[in-house]
Amino acid sequence: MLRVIGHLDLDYFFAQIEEVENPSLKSLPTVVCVYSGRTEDSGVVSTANYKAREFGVRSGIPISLAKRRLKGTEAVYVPVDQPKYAAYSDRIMGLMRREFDEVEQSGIDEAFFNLTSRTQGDYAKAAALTSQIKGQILKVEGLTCSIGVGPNKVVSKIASDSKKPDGLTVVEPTRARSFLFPLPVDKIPGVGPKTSKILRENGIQSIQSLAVFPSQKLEDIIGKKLAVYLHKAANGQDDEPLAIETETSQLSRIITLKADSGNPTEILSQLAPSLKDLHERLTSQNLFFRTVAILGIRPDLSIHTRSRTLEVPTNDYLVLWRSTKDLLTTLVADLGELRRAGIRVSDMMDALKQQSLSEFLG
Ligand code: TTP
Ligand code: MG
Repeated sequence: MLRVIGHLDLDYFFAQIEEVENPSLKSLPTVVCVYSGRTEDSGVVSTANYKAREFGVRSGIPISLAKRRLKGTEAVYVPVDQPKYAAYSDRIMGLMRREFDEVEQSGIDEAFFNLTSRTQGDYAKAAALTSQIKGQILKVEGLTCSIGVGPNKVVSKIASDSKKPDGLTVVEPTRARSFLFPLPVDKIPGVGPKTSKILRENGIQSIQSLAVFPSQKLEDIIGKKLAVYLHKAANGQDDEPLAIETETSQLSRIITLKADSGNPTEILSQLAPSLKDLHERLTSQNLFFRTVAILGIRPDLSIHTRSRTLEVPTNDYLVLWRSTKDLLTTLVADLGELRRAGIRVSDMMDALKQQSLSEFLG
Protein backbone atom coordinates (compact mmCIF):
# COMPACT_ATOMS: atom_id res chain seq x y z
CA MET A 1 0.00 0.00 0.00
CA LEU A 2 1.23 3.51 -0.78
CA ARG A 3 2.31 5.51 2.22
CA VAL A 4 0.31 8.74 2.72
CA ILE A 5 1.69 11.34 5.14
CA GLY A 6 0.17 14.72 5.95
CA HIS A 7 1.77 17.83 7.40
CA LEU A 8 -0.29 20.61 8.93
CA ASP A 9 0.98 24.10 9.70
CA LEU A 10 -1.25 26.86 11.04
CA ASP A 11 -1.05 30.15 9.14
CA TYR A 12 0.63 33.15 10.89
CA PHE A 13 -0.34 31.30 14.05
CA PHE A 14 0.09 33.72 16.98
CA ALA A 15 -1.12 36.71 14.92
CA GLN A 16 -4.11 34.78 13.57
CA ILE A 17 -5.18 33.91 17.13
CA GLU A 18 -5.00 37.62 18.02
CA GLU A 19 -7.25 38.30 15.01
CA VAL A 20 -9.74 35.63 16.13
CA GLU A 21 -9.95 37.23 19.55
CA ASN A 22 -10.10 40.76 18.14
CA PRO A 23 -11.48 40.70 14.57
CA SER A 24 -10.80 44.43 14.07
CA LEU A 25 -7.12 43.47 13.68
CA LYS A 26 -7.86 41.58 10.45
CA SER A 27 -7.83 44.68 8.29
CA LEU A 28 -4.69 46.11 9.92
CA PRO A 29 -1.03 45.08 9.90
CA THR A 30 -0.69 43.18 13.19
CA VAL A 31 2.62 42.38 14.80
CA VAL A 32 3.06 40.00 17.74
CA CYS A 33 6.04 41.18 19.78
CA VAL A 34 8.42 39.63 22.29
CA TYR A 35 9.32 42.69 24.34
CA SER A 36 12.62 42.35 26.18
CA GLY A 37 11.66 45.20 28.50
CA ARG A 38 14.90 47.18 28.33
CA THR A 39 13.46 50.09 26.38
CA GLU A 40 9.93 50.56 25.09
CA ASP A 41 10.67 49.09 21.66
CA SER A 42 13.43 46.62 22.43
CA GLY A 43 12.72 43.04 21.50
CA VAL A 44 11.90 41.02 18.40
CA VAL A 45 8.92 40.21 16.24
CA SER A 46 7.45 36.80 17.04
CA THR A 47 5.24 36.76 13.96
CA ALA A 48 2.99 39.07 11.95
CA ASN A 49 -0.16 38.78 9.87
CA TYR A 50 0.05 38.80 6.07
CA LYS A 51 -0.90 42.51 5.91
CA ALA A 52 2.21 43.32 7.95
CA ARG A 53 4.34 40.88 5.93
CA GLU A 54 3.58 42.94 2.81
CA PHE A 55 5.77 45.62 4.42
CA GLY A 56 8.65 43.20 5.01
CA VAL A 57 7.81 42.47 8.63
CA ARG A 58 8.60 38.90 9.67
CA SER A 59 9.60 36.66 12.57
CA GLY A 60 12.89 37.54 14.19
CA ILE A 61 13.38 41.13 13.07
CA PRO A 62 13.75 43.83 15.76
CA ILE A 63 10.50 45.53 16.81
CA SER A 64 12.11 48.91 16.07
CA LEU A 65 12.73 47.83 12.46
CA ALA A 66 9.14 46.59 12.11
CA LYS A 67 7.92 49.97 13.35
CA ARG A 68 10.05 51.78 10.78
CA ARG A 69 8.73 49.55 7.99
CA LEU A 70 5.12 50.09 9.11
CA LYS A 71 5.46 53.84 9.64
CA GLY A 72 2.37 55.68 8.40
CA THR A 73 0.14 52.60 8.66
CA GLU A 74 -2.35 51.84 11.42
CA ALA A 75 -0.31 48.84 12.53
CA VAL A 76 -1.15 47.21 15.85
CA TYR A 77 1.51 45.74 18.16
CA VAL A 78 0.44 42.99 20.55
CA PRO A 79 2.63 41.35 23.22
CA VAL A 80 3.05 37.55 22.96
CA ASP A 81 0.74 35.47 25.11
CA GLN A 82 2.28 31.97 25.11
CA PRO A 83 -0.27 30.28 27.44
CA LYS A 84 -3.10 31.45 25.20
CA TYR A 85 -1.44 30.14 22.02
CA ALA A 86 -0.56 26.88 23.80
CA ALA A 87 -4.24 26.37 24.67
CA TYR A 88 -5.23 26.76 20.97
CA SER A 89 -2.38 24.46 19.98
CA ASP A 90 -3.44 21.84 22.54
CA ARG A 91 -7.01 21.84 21.30
CA ILE A 92 -6.00 21.57 17.63
CA MET A 93 -3.54 18.77 18.38
CA GLY A 94 -6.32 17.07 20.38
CA LEU A 95 -8.60 17.30 17.37
CA MET A 96 -5.88 15.81 15.15
CA ARG A 97 -5.29 12.98 17.62
CA ARG A 98 -8.98 12.20 17.72
CA GLU A 99 -9.00 12.00 13.89
CA PHE A 100 -5.77 10.12 13.26
CA ASP A 101 -4.04 7.30 15.05
CA GLU A 102 -0.54 8.54 14.41
CA VAL A 103 0.19 12.21 15.03
CA GLU A 104 3.64 13.70 15.57
CA GLN A 105 3.47 17.24 16.88
CA SER A 106 6.59 18.90 15.50
CA GLY A 107 6.11 22.45 16.78
CA ILE A 108 3.53 24.64 18.51
CA ASP A 109 1.58 25.03 15.26
CA GLU A 110 2.59 22.02 13.21
CA ALA A 111 2.15 18.26 13.08
CA PHE A 112 2.72 15.27 10.84
CA PHE A 113 -0.09 12.74 10.64
CA ASN A 114 -0.35 9.34 9.06
CA LEU A 115 -3.19 8.96 6.57
CA THR A 116 -2.12 5.59 5.18
CA SER A 117 -4.62 3.29 6.86
CA ARG A 118 -7.51 5.80 6.79
CA THR A 119 -7.11 6.25 3.03
CA GLN A 120 -5.81 2.80 2.09
CA GLY A 121 -3.14 4.61 0.10
CA ASP A 122 -5.68 6.53 -1.98
CA TYR A 123 -4.48 10.11 -2.56
CA ALA A 124 -7.91 11.35 -3.71
CA LYS A 125 -9.33 10.18 -0.38
CA ALA A 126 -6.48 11.94 1.40
CA ALA A 127 -7.34 15.19 -0.37
CA ALA A 128 -11.00 14.93 0.71
CA LEU A 129 -10.11 14.01 4.28
CA THR A 130 -7.57 16.79 4.76
CA SER A 131 -9.94 19.32 3.26
CA GLN A 132 -12.49 18.22 5.88
CA ILE A 133 -9.92 18.68 8.65
CA LYS A 134 -9.20 22.21 7.44
CA GLY A 135 -12.94 22.90 7.60
CA GLN A 136 -13.18 21.51 11.13
CA ILE A 137 -10.30 23.60 12.45
CA LEU A 138 -11.81 26.68 10.83
CA LYS A 139 -15.22 25.97 12.29
CA VAL A 140 -14.09 25.09 15.80
CA GLU A 141 -11.21 27.53 16.27
CA GLY A 142 -11.73 30.10 13.52
CA LEU A 143 -8.21 29.45 12.19
CA THR A 144 -6.90 28.65 8.72
CA CYS A 145 -4.02 26.28 8.18
CA SER A 146 -2.01 24.89 5.31
CA ILE A 147 -1.70 21.17 4.70
CA GLY A 148 0.65 19.19 2.52
CA VAL A 149 0.18 15.52 1.65
CA GLY A 150 2.88 13.32 0.19
CA PRO A 151 4.57 9.91 0.34
CA ASN A 152 6.76 10.89 3.32
CA LYS A 153 7.58 13.58 5.89
CA VAL A 154 10.01 15.51 3.69
CA VAL A 155 7.59 15.87 0.78
CA SER A 156 4.54 16.64 2.93
CA LYS A 157 6.39 19.33 4.87
CA ILE A 158 7.65 21.03 1.74
CA ALA A 159 4.15 20.72 0.27
CA SER A 160 2.42 22.41 3.23
CA ASP A 161 4.90 25.27 2.98
CA SER A 162 4.44 25.64 -0.78
CA LYS A 163 0.99 27.21 -0.65
CA LYS A 164 0.10 29.53 2.21
CA PRO A 165 -2.19 30.73 3.65
CA ASP A 166 -5.11 28.27 3.57
CA GLY A 167 -3.34 25.91 1.17
CA LEU A 168 -3.91 22.24 0.45
CA THR A 169 -1.20 20.65 -1.67
CA VAL A 170 -1.37 16.97 -2.48
CA VAL A 171 1.72 15.47 -4.09
CA GLU A 172 1.26 11.95 -5.36
CA PRO A 173 4.38 9.74 -5.27
CA THR A 174 4.77 9.79 -9.05
CA ARG A 175 4.78 13.62 -8.99
CA ALA A 176 7.18 14.00 -6.06
CA ARG A 177 10.29 14.65 -8.13
CA SER A 178 8.70 17.09 -10.55
CA PHE A 179 7.14 18.93 -7.59
CA LEU A 180 10.47 19.25 -5.76
CA PHE A 181 12.90 19.86 -8.63
CA PRO A 182 12.24 23.56 -9.36
CA LEU A 183 12.40 24.54 -5.66
CA PRO A 184 15.55 25.97 -4.03
CA VAL A 185 17.54 23.54 -1.84
CA ASP A 186 16.82 25.44 1.35
CA LYS A 187 13.21 24.25 1.16
CA ILE A 188 14.43 20.83 2.29
CA PRO A 189 13.94 20.48 6.06
CA GLY A 190 17.34 20.65 7.75
CA VAL A 191 19.00 22.82 5.12
CA GLY A 192 19.79 26.01 7.01
CA PRO A 193 21.80 29.04 5.88
CA LYS A 194 25.15 27.26 6.49
CA THR A 195 24.44 24.14 4.39
CA SER A 196 22.65 26.20 1.79
CA LYS A 197 25.76 28.41 1.39
CA ILE A 198 28.08 25.41 0.98
CA LEU A 199 25.74 23.88 -1.60
CA ARG A 200 25.49 27.16 -3.52
CA GLU A 201 29.28 27.47 -3.58
CA ASN A 202 29.30 24.09 -5.31
CA GLY A 203 26.81 25.19 -7.91
CA ILE A 204 23.80 23.52 -6.28
CA GLN A 205 20.81 25.84 -6.10
CA SER A 206 17.72 23.91 -7.12
CA ILE A 207 16.60 20.62 -5.64
CA GLN A 208 17.03 19.16 -9.13
CA SER A 209 20.71 20.07 -9.22
CA LEU A 210 21.09 18.40 -5.82
CA ALA A 211 19.24 15.27 -6.99
CA VAL A 212 21.61 14.73 -9.94
CA PHE A 213 24.80 15.75 -8.12
CA PRO A 214 27.29 12.81 -7.86
CA SER A 215 26.79 11.15 -4.45
CA GLN A 216 30.45 10.64 -3.66
CA LYS A 217 31.27 14.26 -4.40
CA LEU A 218 28.41 15.41 -2.18
CA GLU A 219 29.74 13.24 0.67
CA ASP A 220 33.16 14.84 0.32
CA ILE A 221 31.62 18.29 0.63
CA ILE A 222 29.14 17.90 3.50
CA GLY A 223 29.84 14.55 5.11
CA LYS A 224 28.28 11.17 4.57
CA LYS A 225 25.24 11.38 6.85
CA LEU A 226 23.89 14.68 5.53
CA ALA A 227 24.77 13.77 1.95
CA VAL A 228 22.81 10.52 2.06
CA TYR A 229 19.77 12.26 3.59
CA LEU A 230 19.86 15.17 1.14
CA HIS A 231 20.35 13.03 -1.90
CA LYS A 232 17.34 10.91 -1.05
CA ALA A 233 15.24 13.92 -0.01
CA ALA A 234 15.98 15.69 -3.29
CA ASN A 235 14.69 12.60 -5.09
CA GLY A 236 11.51 12.65 -3.02
CA GLN A 237 12.57 9.73 -0.83
CA ASP A 238 12.49 9.57 2.97
CA ASP A 239 11.75 6.58 5.23
CA GLU A 240 11.69 8.43 8.52
CA PRO A 241 8.76 7.16 10.64
CA LEU A 242 6.53 9.51 12.59
CA ALA A 243 7.78 10.05 16.12
CA ILE A 244 4.68 9.12 18.05
CA GLU A 245 4.25 10.02 21.67
CA THR A 246 3.27 6.78 23.26
CA GLU A 247 2.22 8.31 26.53
CA THR A 248 0.57 11.59 27.28
CA SER A 249 2.06 12.75 30.56
CA GLN A 250 -0.33 15.61 31.22
CA LEU A 251 -3.23 17.52 29.73
CA SER A 252 -4.12 21.12 30.42
CA ARG A 253 -6.51 23.86 29.47
CA ILE A 254 -6.37 27.57 30.33
CA ILE A 255 -8.91 30.32 29.83
CA THR A 256 -9.07 34.09 30.22
CA LEU A 257 -12.08 35.02 32.33
CA LYS A 258 -14.65 37.34 30.78
CA ALA A 259 -13.93 39.71 33.67
CA ASP A 260 -11.56 39.41 36.65
CA SER A 261 -13.40 37.36 39.24
CA GLY A 262 -13.05 36.16 42.84
CA ASN A 263 -16.20 34.06 42.73
CA PRO A 264 -15.39 30.33 42.50
CA THR A 265 -18.83 29.41 41.13
CA GLU A 266 -18.54 31.97 38.36
CA ILE A 267 -14.98 30.87 37.49
CA LEU A 268 -16.01 27.22 37.54
CA SER A 269 -18.90 27.86 35.14
CA GLN A 270 -16.49 29.51 32.68
CA LEU A 271 -14.04 26.62 33.10
CA ALA A 272 -16.74 23.98 32.51
CA PRO A 273 -16.32 23.72 28.69
CA SER A 274 -12.54 23.24 29.16
CA LEU A 275 -13.19 20.56 31.77
CA LYS A 276 -15.54 18.74 29.41
CA ASP A 277 -13.06 19.04 26.56
CA LEU A 278 -10.22 17.76 28.72
CA HIS A 279 -12.37 14.88 29.94
CA GLU A 280 -13.20 13.96 26.34
CA ARG A 281 -9.48 13.81 25.58
CA LEU A 282 -8.94 11.52 28.56
CA THR A 283 -11.69 9.09 27.56
CA SER A 284 -10.79 9.08 23.86
CA GLN A 285 -7.23 8.13 24.79
CA ASN A 286 -8.27 5.73 27.57
CA LEU A 287 -6.34 7.72 30.11
CA PHE A 288 -6.71 7.84 33.89
CA PHE A 289 -5.17 10.63 35.99
CA ARG A 290 -4.14 10.82 39.62
CA THR A 291 -3.23 14.47 40.07
CA VAL A 292 -5.41 17.50 39.43
CA ALA A 293 -3.98 21.00 39.55
CA ILE A 294 -5.59 24.39 39.30
CA LEU A 295 -3.71 27.33 37.91
CA GLY A 296 -4.71 30.89 38.72
CA ILE A 297 -3.28 34.01 37.13
CA ARG A 298 -3.98 37.21 39.07
CA PRO A 299 -4.59 40.63 37.52
CA ASP A 300 -0.90 41.42 38.27
CA LEU A 301 -0.08 38.36 36.07
CA SER A 302 1.49 36.38 38.93
CA ILE A 303 0.87 32.65 38.55
CA HIS A 304 -0.30 30.38 41.38
CA THR A 305 -1.19 26.70 41.56
CA ARG A 306 -2.91 24.30 43.93
CA SER A 307 -2.93 20.57 43.36
CA ARG A 308 -4.37 17.36 44.77
CA THR A 309 -3.25 13.78 44.27
CA LEU A 310 -5.96 11.15 44.45
CA GLU A 311 -5.57 7.79 46.11
CA VAL A 312 -6.46 5.89 42.97
CA PRO A 313 -6.25 6.86 39.29
CA THR A 314 -9.58 7.73 37.70
CA ASN A 315 -11.16 9.30 34.64
CA ASP A 316 -14.44 10.09 36.40
CA TYR A 317 -15.81 13.47 35.32
CA LEU A 318 -17.43 14.06 38.70
CA VAL A 319 -14.13 13.54 40.53
CA LEU A 320 -12.45 15.93 38.13
CA TRP A 321 -15.20 18.51 38.61
CA ARG A 322 -15.25 18.23 42.41
CA SER A 323 -11.48 18.41 42.74
CA THR A 324 -11.42 21.46 40.49
CA LYS A 325 -14.15 23.10 42.56
CA ASP A 326 -12.38 22.44 45.88
CA LEU A 327 -9.00 23.59 44.64
CA LEU A 328 -10.47 26.67 43.04
CA THR A 329 -12.28 27.60 46.24
CA THR A 330 -9.07 27.44 48.30
CA LEU A 331 -7.08 29.24 45.63
CA VAL A 332 -9.54 32.13 45.41
CA ALA A 333 -9.84 32.33 49.21
CA ASP A 334 -6.05 32.76 49.37
CA LEU A 335 -5.57 35.02 46.39
CA GLY A 336 -8.75 37.01 45.68
CA GLU A 337 -9.54 37.91 42.09
CA LEU A 338 -8.20 35.97 39.10
CA ARG A 339 -7.75 37.08 35.51
CA ARG A 340 -7.18 33.63 34.07
CA ALA A 341 -7.77 30.11 35.28
CA GLY A 342 -6.51 26.75 34.15
CA ILE A 343 -6.77 23.08 34.91
CA ARG A 344 -4.16 20.38 34.53
CA VAL A 345 -4.32 16.64 35.09
CA SER A 346 -1.17 14.57 35.35
CA ASP A 347 0.23 11.27 36.69
CA MET A 348 -1.45 9.60 33.75
CA MET A 349 -2.01 5.96 33.27
CA ASP A 350 -3.38 3.94 30.39
CA ALA A 351 -6.79 2.61 31.42
CA LEU A 352 -6.51 -0.42 29.13
CA LYS A 353 -3.18 -1.39 30.61
CA GLN A 354 -4.60 -0.95 34.08
CA GLN A 355 -7.52 -3.15 33.21
CA SER A 356 -5.28 -5.93 32.03
CA LEU A 357 -3.21 -5.55 35.19
CA SER A 358 -6.30 -5.91 37.41
CA GLU A 359 -7.44 -8.86 35.33
CA PHE A 360 -4.01 -10.38 35.83
CA LEU A 361 -4.09 -9.76 39.57
CA GLY A 362 -7.73 -10.83 39.88
P1 TTP B 1 5.74 29.42 11.92
O1 TTP B 1 4.79 28.34 11.54
O2 TTP B 1 7.14 29.35 11.43
O3 TTP B 1 5.18 30.83 11.42
P2 TTP B 1 3.69 31.38 11.34
O4 TTP B 1 2.70 30.34 11.74
O5 TTP B 1 3.62 32.66 12.12
O6 TTP B 1 3.52 31.77 9.82
P3 TTP B 1 3.28 30.82 8.55
O7 TTP B 1 1.95 31.25 8.00
O8 TTP B 1 4.39 31.12 7.63
O9 TTP B 1 3.26 29.40 9.06
O10 TTP B 1 5.80 29.57 13.49
C1 TTP B 1 4.71 29.33 14.36
C2 TTP B 1 4.68 30.34 15.49
O11 TTP B 1 5.90 30.29 16.22
C3 TTP B 1 4.53 31.78 15.02
O12 TTP B 1 3.18 32.16 14.83
C4 TTP B 1 5.20 32.54 16.12
C5 TTP B 1 6.26 31.60 16.68
N1 TTP B 1 7.59 31.99 16.17
C6 TTP B 1 8.37 32.86 16.95
O13 TTP B 1 7.93 33.30 18.02
N2 TTP B 1 9.60 33.24 16.47
C7 TTP B 1 10.10 32.81 15.27
O14 TTP B 1 11.22 33.20 14.88
C8 TTP B 1 9.29 31.91 14.47
C9 TTP B 1 9.80 31.42 13.14
C10 TTP B 1 8.07 31.54 14.97
MG1 MG C 1 2.71 28.39 10.93
